[in-house]
Amino acid sequence: MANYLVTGGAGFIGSNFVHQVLGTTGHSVTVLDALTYAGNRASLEGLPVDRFSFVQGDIADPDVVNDLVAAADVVVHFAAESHNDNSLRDPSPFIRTNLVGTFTLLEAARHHEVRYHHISTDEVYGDLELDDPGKFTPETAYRPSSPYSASKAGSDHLVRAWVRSFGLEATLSNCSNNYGPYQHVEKFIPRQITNILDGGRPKLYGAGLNVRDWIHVEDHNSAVLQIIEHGRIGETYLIGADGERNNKTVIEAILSLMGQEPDAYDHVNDRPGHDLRYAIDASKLREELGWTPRYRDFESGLAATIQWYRANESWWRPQKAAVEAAYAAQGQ
Ligand code: NAD
Ligand code: TDX
Repeated sequence: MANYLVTGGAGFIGSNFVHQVLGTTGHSVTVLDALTYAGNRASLEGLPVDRFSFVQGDIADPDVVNDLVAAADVVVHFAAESHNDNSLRDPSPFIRTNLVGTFTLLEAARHHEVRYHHISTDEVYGDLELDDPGKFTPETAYRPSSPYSASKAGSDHLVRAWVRSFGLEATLSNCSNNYGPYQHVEKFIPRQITNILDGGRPKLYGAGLNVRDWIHVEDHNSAVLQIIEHGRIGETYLIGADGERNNKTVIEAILSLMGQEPDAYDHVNDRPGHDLRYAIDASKLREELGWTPRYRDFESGLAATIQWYRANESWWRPQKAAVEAAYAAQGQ
């Protein structure tokens, strides 16, 4: 049984990964997380104490990282500054965490010869036109648009350089937009659900024709586990579940599922540089590793997510007012 070091394990996707690893395998997990505004210890409740430990620390701090990586069999790197809108307000933490933090982990993994898996995003490929029949593949050229996606693109390049130059045993995955429980209320779907629960209205950027390729967080993580266990070293796997929808359609679906009129939302200022469309071709992952998603019906996954936010107000309430105040300052 292996010892996994999971960075960013108190965040949305990382915490789901920790629950999945401990629930479906006999591996042990150590989480390294700085508990920034996005990290929440409450997302890691109910885990087996004999196989789980938590360290609060910064991935850009070599002293913290070195000892933890030396004790691990696998590093799974989720930690990041993850929100595009924040990167437009202040890019600096994105450079430190996403670039310097990744560099610090790579150096430790190189020195201690530890297997490394890198979590990244489809946003590194920029965007597609709405009428483009194509999707992103592992061969698509990098063309990031925002400080967030540029910092993730840079971190991907570092990983590939460490594989080629130093023989690091690494794999990479680039996933599309995740949804599900425990997602921070700054993100699109939880923001709209909690606005409605608060008696307010959803907020759509611009005309809302931008398309995102939605995947349930459980499906993202089942793919990550497959790649760690069976993926080829040095390879990049794209993770997606053919879930393309435009933002307007998603807001209308949330409103209907919550018993509201489907047009009861506000148009607000668009995001500067707003990517038009993301779409993932996951055929390499499906054909080479035999992965398939479990959540095939977006509307029922969305209904379950709405139910989770209804039932877990104590988890999201402390963040809501500050998030809305920051959006209001941008006319969003
Ligand atoms: P999140 O913002 O919910 O969580 C990020 C976690 O990283 C938090 O717990 C935070 O405390 C921690 N963290 C931040 N800076 C740190 C630092 N310097 N040191 C240690 N910990 C730090 O993010 P998420 O949505 O769960 O995303 C996780 C990863 O998945 C990111 O790498 C992101 O780029 C990638 N990704 C996200 C999506 C998505 O739809 N959310 C899609 C594809 C890829
Ligand atoms: O209130 C809103 N209204 C709105 O119309 C918000 C918060 C967002 N939007 C739009 C912008 C995007 O087109 O919804 C779409 C989704 O927005 P986000 O949830 O901010 O996600 P996105 O920018 O697409 O990035 C996400 O997917 C890729 C994650 O946040 C990233 O971490 C991941 O890399």
